[in-house]
This record gives sequence, C-alpha cells and structure tokens, in this order.
Amino acid sequence: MDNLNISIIGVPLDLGQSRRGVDMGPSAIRYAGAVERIEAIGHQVIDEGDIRVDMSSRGQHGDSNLKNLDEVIQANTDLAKKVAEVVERGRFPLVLGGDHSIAIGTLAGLADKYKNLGVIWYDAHADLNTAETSPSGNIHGMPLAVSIGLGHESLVNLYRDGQKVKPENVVIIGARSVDPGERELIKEKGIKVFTMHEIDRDGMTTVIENVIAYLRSRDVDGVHLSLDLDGLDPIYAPGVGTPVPGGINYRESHLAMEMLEDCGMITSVEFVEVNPTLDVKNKTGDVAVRLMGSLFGEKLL
Ligand code: HAR
Ligand code: MN
Ligand code: MN
Ligand code: MN
Repeated sequence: MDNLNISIIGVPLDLGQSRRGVDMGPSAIRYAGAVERIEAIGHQVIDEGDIRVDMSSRGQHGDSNLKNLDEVIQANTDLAKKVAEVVERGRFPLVLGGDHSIAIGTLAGLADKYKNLGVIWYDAHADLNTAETSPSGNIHGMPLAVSIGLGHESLVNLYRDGQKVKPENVVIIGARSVDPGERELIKEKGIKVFTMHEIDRDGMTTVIENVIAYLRSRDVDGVHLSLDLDGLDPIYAPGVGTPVPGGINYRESHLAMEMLEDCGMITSVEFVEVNPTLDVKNKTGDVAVRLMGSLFGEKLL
C-alpha cells in the first residue's frame, strides 16, 4: 500500500443495541495504540476526534420496533457528513465504533463519491434485519439491510435518499448466526456469503481470493471493509456484546488483512463492536489495532 493520508473518526455510539459500554470502543482502540502503529508503517494520520452522540434520551423509544431510533439517526447523519468531508479532502477514512449501526452513516457518507462501492462485511452476523424481521429491535442488526435500501425509511433515506450500496456488491465473511428473515433476503438478493463452512472447508486463502475476484468482476470503484470484531472467535476477541463461538481465528484474520492489503482495493475501513467493559485487559482493542497493522501494510520481515 502506498503511503496514505488516513483520518480517524471515532463514533462512541452504543444505542444501536442494548448492552452499555461499546461507546468506549474508540477510546479502547486509541489506547491500544492505533495512531502510533499506523504512523510507524509510514502513513500520515489525523485523529479527527469523535462524533458527538446524544445520550440524554436513551431508552425512550417511540412506537417503532427500533431502539433509540432518533439518536441513532442523529449520530449517523453527523458521521455521514464527516466521512463525506474526509473523502472529499482526499483522505482515507478509518472509522472506530461504537456498535455496528454506525455503518449506516459510514456507507451513506461514502456514497457521495463511490457510485459502485464494494463492501466486505467481516462479521459473525449478516446484519440484514429490518424492523419486521429483527428478533431484538437492535439497529446494529440492521445496517447492511438499510444500506442496500431495506428497512425504516428514516434510516434508508439518511443523509441522502435511498440505497447506498448494491446488494450484488456486498460480500459477507465469517457468518455463523443468521436469522430466518436474513437468510431469505440473502437468497432473494443473491448476496455473496462466505460462512464459517467455506472458511473451514476451503481455507481463508481461497476465500479471500474468491472475494477479491468477485469484487473485481463487479467492477467496483472502491471497497469498504466493515470489520465487526465478533467475526473473530471470542477466544481472540472476547470484548464484544454478541459473541458467537466457532469464529475466525487470529492468524486467519491477519492473513485476510494482508491479502486485502496486497490487492490494493480497500478505500475505507471501520472497526466496530469493541466493548471494553466485556473485555479482558483490552484484548479486543489490541487485536483491532494489530489487524490494522496488517491491513495497512505492516510486514513480518
Ligand atoms: N441478528 C441479531 C439481531 O438482529 C443479532 C445481531 C448481532 N449484532 C451484531 N451485529 N453484533 O453484527 O438482533
Ligand atoms: Mn455486525
Ligand atoms: Mn456481529
Ligand atoms: Mn503476507
């Protein structure tokens, strides 16, 4: 990877789900040395600080089956503006969550420039629920559906109207907890998914080769990596709100990051769902920063 001008944007949002503490994710990732690690590779980094999140009316949801909808909309609208502005300045956005609902804002902001964006969704979950299919009402289970144009209209039309990403441009890696409504949507929209089964059977090398070939065949004009730390096995990333056993291991994750770095297609990244209150000595924030190292071109030799 050439030397990049990276802008870090923190989003201390925990309102897209029900467990407190994931709002401290950006702090934990910074504390684990994100800026220093990326600068040591040779990139230039500006920490743009955090998006302001209104916590004052937590828990007072209106009549929809979407928890803290107004606050999630507000924070994501501000995030979308910030991401769009950073991209406009020719910089590479590195967004730190916060729960995964922040992908709604990140992808909305990226849609200003990227008209055929590819998205890699590294996650135990598909995050393809709508208010109708969600078992929880947690918006962090919905951002991918929202971004392909499905769900509550105030989320779908956030920042700019309609779909931000084409479903044919989405690749999910690491899925192992998919709800019935999500499964239907995957089939209906033909979304490309590499579950743990494909990772076990074919190995991460083949999986990432296939991901890259697929996105090239889609002729994407950029690729966003949305990395939910719960994609990793909870052994390596215990500090997450919805851990699912049987996940991607530490070396496989590094290999995936290294191969994505090699392909030169990644144009923005977010690391989400780090919850320091559930963690063990900031292990999960630490893994996030190590993976950033590989993704931004750190070499073993
Ligand atoms: N699918 C479940 C729901 O919609 C669980 C979502 C879990 N959350 C995340 N996102 N961490 O990947 O509630
Ligand atoms: Mn997720
Ligand atoms: Mn997840
Ligand atoms: Mn390598």
